[in-house]
Amino acid sequence: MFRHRKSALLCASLTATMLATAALPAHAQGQAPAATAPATIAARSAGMEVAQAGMQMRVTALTDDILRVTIARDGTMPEDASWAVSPETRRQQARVTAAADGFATATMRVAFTDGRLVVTDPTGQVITQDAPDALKLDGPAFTLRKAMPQAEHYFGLGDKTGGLDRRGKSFVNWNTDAFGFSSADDPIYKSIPFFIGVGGAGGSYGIFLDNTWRTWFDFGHREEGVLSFGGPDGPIDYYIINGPSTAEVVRRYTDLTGKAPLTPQWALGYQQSRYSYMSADEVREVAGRLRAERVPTDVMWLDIDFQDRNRPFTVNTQTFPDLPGLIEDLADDGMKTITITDLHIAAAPNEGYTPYDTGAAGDHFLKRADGQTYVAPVWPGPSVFPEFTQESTRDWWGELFREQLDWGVAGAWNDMNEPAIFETPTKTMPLDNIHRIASDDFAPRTASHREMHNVYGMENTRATYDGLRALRPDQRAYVMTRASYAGGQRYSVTWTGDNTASWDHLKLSIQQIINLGLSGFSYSGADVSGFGGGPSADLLTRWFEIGAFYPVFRNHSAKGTPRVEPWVDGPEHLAIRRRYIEERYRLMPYLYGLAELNARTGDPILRPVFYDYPAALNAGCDQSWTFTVGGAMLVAPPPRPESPAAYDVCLPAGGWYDYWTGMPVQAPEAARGDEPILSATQATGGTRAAGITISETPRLDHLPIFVRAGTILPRQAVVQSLSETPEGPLMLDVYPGDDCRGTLYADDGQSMAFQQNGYLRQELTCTVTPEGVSIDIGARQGRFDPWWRQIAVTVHGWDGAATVRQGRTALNSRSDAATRTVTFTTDAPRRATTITVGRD
Ligand code: NBV
Repeated sequence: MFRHRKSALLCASLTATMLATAALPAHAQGQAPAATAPATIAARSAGMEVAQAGMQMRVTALTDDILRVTIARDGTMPEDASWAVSPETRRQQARVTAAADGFATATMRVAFTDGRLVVTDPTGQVITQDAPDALKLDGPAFTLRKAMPQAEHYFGLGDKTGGLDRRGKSFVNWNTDAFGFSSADDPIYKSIPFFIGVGGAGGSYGIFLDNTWRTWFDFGHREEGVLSFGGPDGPIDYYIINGPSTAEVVRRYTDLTGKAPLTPQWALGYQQSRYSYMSADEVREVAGRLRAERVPTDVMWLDIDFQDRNRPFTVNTQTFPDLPGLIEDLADDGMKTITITDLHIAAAPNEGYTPYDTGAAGDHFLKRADGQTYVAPVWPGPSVFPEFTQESTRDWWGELFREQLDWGVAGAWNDMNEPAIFETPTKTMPLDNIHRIASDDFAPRTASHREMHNVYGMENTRATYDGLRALRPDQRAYVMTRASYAGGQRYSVTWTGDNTASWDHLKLSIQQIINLGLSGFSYSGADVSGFGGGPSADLLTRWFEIGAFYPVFRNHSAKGTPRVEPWVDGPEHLAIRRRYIEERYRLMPYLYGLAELNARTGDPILRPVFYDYPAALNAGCDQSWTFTVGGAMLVAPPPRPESPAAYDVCLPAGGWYDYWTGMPVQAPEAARGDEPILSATQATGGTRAAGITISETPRLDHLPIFVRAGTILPRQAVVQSLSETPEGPLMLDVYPGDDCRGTLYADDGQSMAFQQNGYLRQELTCTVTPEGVSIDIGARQGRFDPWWRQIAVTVHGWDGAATVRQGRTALNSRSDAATRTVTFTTDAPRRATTITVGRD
């Protein structure tokens, strides 16, 4: 166990004279260091070691842009092990140039100056620096303090509530079953001790504190101008991640903690759930109605009541007499089935309950402090809890899914894994419960629940994910979790837990999903409708509209609440809801391309506007509920969705088109002065110096969406399930403007063949020329043959007649003055080709 020997307050004030020597002073155990104690800085490979008054700090550049900072206590550096960062990643070392006060990488200067760690860019702009009294130790507890510039804003920390920007607020990391949480409650389900500072002089940067204890972050709440974070115990081990763009920080954070694997494509479809559909008949009825009402749907979820007495890995054969048959029938109808499997195993010895029997035989259950197996009440009644921090236990757990997979279950849902425990005010297990660690490169040891609590849910999903992958190695695994830790995106998607049917929660969900995306969890959603309560018809309709752009789009609601399937409020509401679900399916080629991009780079699917348009951060316009899907589509829900009052939408510089009409957005009269994006007489290229602000009047059937000028958006015909082949051609909507681009990506949607060249990628660009527009389609990469044979192109913002040529061939085209488009169809090109659209 991680032990701390001294409890005396140790305040290492790092305001010392710096001495550049190779020697480290003898370690001063437990002594309060003199405020002016000299510091020694010794060069190490890829970094430096600083010693000052008993404080010993090591700074290592893993790459040019990622620093790891570890601080020793009582002369001992923290164990070099992590649940979040793989050994290979931690072992990286960048080439650095030593200096008297520190070192430099290709992109950062790292210095220990006047007792502070200061990280600057090569021009001397501060990326991040310590505040005075940078480190405080109080027994096992520690506090790290950083300067907090006025201009900086803070994002990340997973799905914590409290607004998009973390500035001025304080947060605690403690995975908590937060049923009915409000938009200000903290902590809730997940602990992702990672934030991004945006807007400072040196650009965006991230800090990830790799400590699983009950850590905390304070963004100037306790002390103006000081950003502090710390924990009650555990390693002082954190990473500083350079940008300078926010996107680079997120990409590097996911280099560090892992990328989310490419999702099966069906998981991007609409998903229908309820706590619970109580019988197979009810599932069939709902699925049948979804098809009858022509609501495209890809997944049905089974919540705990499909099980026998809530016991994981069982089935209630009274109500689900033939689960394999049900799954097969749903599959025939183009729907996958996902089942819930909570981690609590019923403590049911001698009842022939295999999970308990094999778990007990293998000694896989957690112990109390007195060494007895820990038994506590959850859904199955008295339950036991697997030792997910042991590899052998994870292997045992993974194997338990064999039967479900044989039945055709498509994915797993791990709930209650904070872990939630009933009948106790703490809502979780005793903190002195004993976990055994036998995993990764940790030294085998025991650890208290205090230490393992925050990582327990993630290791649960790791066991599930690895199990599914091992059992079905040729298929992608799909797991959804409620609790997790940094790096959990490697194993599961997530949702925001038990939200409530309120306008407040609908808005909150956007901010939660944005911050999750910035924290590595690119795939997340909130229960569409709100889990608790019961939405008004208008709220539910709005929720469908916005949910249609969540990375995980699942309708789910609690027992005892009104039903919230798409049809519940009558045909008019259903028509609107269906239209938005259909739109998601139309956009599937774009969405799936974003999923693939995310798997490679870590770029989130749903993003804050400033991710792609940094100036938006200070646009002087409230963008806390505006988001983009992949940067090119900007979705601007009403900030007061319950109110009919008009609101402003700020569109970043560069020009935009209205997604629904396809028309270029014109600046309002007063702000005009720039040219239209593309006109018949003069193609300007569409560069606009500044963004524009337009006014939107909320209408229930309308969610304002805009497309960046300079986008090629791939779309397809609506299908009822992603297992269907879309009819007709692939559609490419070309919105001319600067830096005009798009990507076509396709693969079989579910197997791992994409890793062996079984994919198709084609890069698309367009250029506004004096004659019109020229569209370049790159050669096919990969050897997957996609479903489309033709592509149908629509160029927006076009006035007048057009001549379209592909090489020497003239293509038939149609211009439409009303929609300002020109459209044409061509055979899907395999080789690189250029299509020119010119004026007659
Ligand atoms: O498994 C039942 C529910 C589930 O529907 C919900 O999504 C989870 O967040 N679960 C919590 C347990 C009980 C909730 C009252």
